Amino acid sequence: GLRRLRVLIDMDGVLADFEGGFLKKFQARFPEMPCIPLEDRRGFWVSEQYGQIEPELSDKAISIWESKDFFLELDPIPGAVEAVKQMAKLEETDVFICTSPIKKYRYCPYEKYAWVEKHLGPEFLEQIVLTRDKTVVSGDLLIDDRPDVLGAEKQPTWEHILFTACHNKHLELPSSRRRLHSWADDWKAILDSKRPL
Ligand code: DGP
Repeated sequence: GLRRLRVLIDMDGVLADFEGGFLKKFQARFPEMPCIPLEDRRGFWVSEQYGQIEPELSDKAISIWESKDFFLELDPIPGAVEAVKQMAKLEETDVFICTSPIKKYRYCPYEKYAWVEKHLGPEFLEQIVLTRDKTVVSGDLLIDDRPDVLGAEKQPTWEHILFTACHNKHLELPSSRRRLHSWADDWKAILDSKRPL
């Protein structure tokens, strides 16, 4: 084919375990405070749900991911590293890691690069797209755990595949929308469904 398939893969919640890393560090730093077990997470924004328990918990939550080494020390999501390496080796396939850094930029952008180098290898540093607006990035697929990926472009080129996460697993999607339930799910079939015949 003339056209290579371009897959955009989100980082937090899809490759790196933001939710698990957050909960572990929140409990370690604020052992006397209530927390939200992953089974009870609802909604994309962690700080909003914590703020609903007690207003002061919102800023405490934010302080966790604004700390040095938070993003660097996130564990990979099970199967993610192997899947992305395999995907990048497929014929006619380009893989980009498309991730929105937090606005507190002291550590996060650097640590995202360092995480990719550590877990995927230095060759993947060529594949990173840091953007706060994923709709302006073109691709055939965007695999992302955020239910609403919106931005300046009202008609993004990609189909959003919702990657299942603790905060979105109870959401009912319109029948037109597809999920990848985990990296053990059939991601190759989703890619093949977008390939030119
Ligand atoms: P992305 O997964 O690429 O859409 O990036 C979203 C980032 O926001 C990711 O690092 C997780 C982080 N995040 C999760 N909950 C909150 C929150 O309540 N407030 C802020 N500022 N960031 C959050």
